[in-house]
Amino acid sequence: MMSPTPPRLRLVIRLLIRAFPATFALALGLQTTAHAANPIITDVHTADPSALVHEGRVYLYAGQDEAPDNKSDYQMHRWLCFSSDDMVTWTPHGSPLAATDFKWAKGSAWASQVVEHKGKFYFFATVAHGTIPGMAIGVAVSDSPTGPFVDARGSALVTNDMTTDVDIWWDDIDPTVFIDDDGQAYMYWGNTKCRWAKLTPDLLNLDGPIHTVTEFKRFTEAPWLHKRNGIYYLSYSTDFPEKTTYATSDSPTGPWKQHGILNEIAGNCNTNHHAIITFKGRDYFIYHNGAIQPHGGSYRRSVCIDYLYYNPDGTMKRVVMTSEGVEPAK
Ligand code: FUB
Repeated sequence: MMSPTPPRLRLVIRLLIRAFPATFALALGLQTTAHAANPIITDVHTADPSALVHEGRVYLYAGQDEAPDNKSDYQMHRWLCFSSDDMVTWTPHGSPLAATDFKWAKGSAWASQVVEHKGKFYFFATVAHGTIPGMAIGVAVSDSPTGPFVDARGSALVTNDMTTDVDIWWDDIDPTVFIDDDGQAYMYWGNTKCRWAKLTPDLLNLDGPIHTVTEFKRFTEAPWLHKRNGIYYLSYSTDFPEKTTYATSDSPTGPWKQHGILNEIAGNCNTNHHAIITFKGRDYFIYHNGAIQPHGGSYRRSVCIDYLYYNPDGTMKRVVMTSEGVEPAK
């Protein structure tokens, strides 16, 4: 039998919960964050969103920004997962994966994307490699969209020494994976140069050479590939501070026709990582900004959601970033 908690300890626990409610709720995986406003999550800092739709729910994945102040560099150790059936009420599922769950990695939970494939969920993630200098891309797998995810390969899928024409340590980052209707999977990623490669049917290996998109002159990072009505859209961050721009093609491998700005510089933040999904008949643009005050900024970011609209010719209208956010999806 458990011995009863002494009254003084109970009081201390109650005071701690009152002082740090979000921390306790997050640790217990209990809290439901309901915000019809942007940013959608205000009790932790969340960055580099990706999202997938599965059985009537949206699963949102984001790296947790933990920098002690906004002068530091990124401090990101793990990813967080939230889900919603209306895009407004978000249920936290805690952390399904940490950077060091990849035993070959030394940390840095940078941008990721989770995709569903043949009943499993594949978590493509940017991390710092432990022995090969620079960032790398790993893939972890789970039977559930909320994890836990485990390293699916035991080694990196992409390492910095595979793309030596860009001489920086952070050019192999930000994977986006798209599986076409014929089952062929493609991964785009990169910083400075936009790369792509086919993936093998199990999604665990590159299937062929690494290509470079040569049409993009001002590619910074954060590509996102999606398809709508037969048109392929490759959106990405351009310049610095970043805006989001996009290109279209009738093939997932290009050639790409460049279009204009899709999203302006996000408030109080020099990056502009985004995801695009369709849910319950509406299109959404999911991104981050540095809006939470007094502590928000480029290293303490927060996920936001606004509507995305297409023109009749398939081009996308510029996103209107709002503080109100979106209405509950019906
Ligand atoms: O969060 C770290 C890096 O910042 C991401 O990998 C980039 O997309 C940018 O948002």
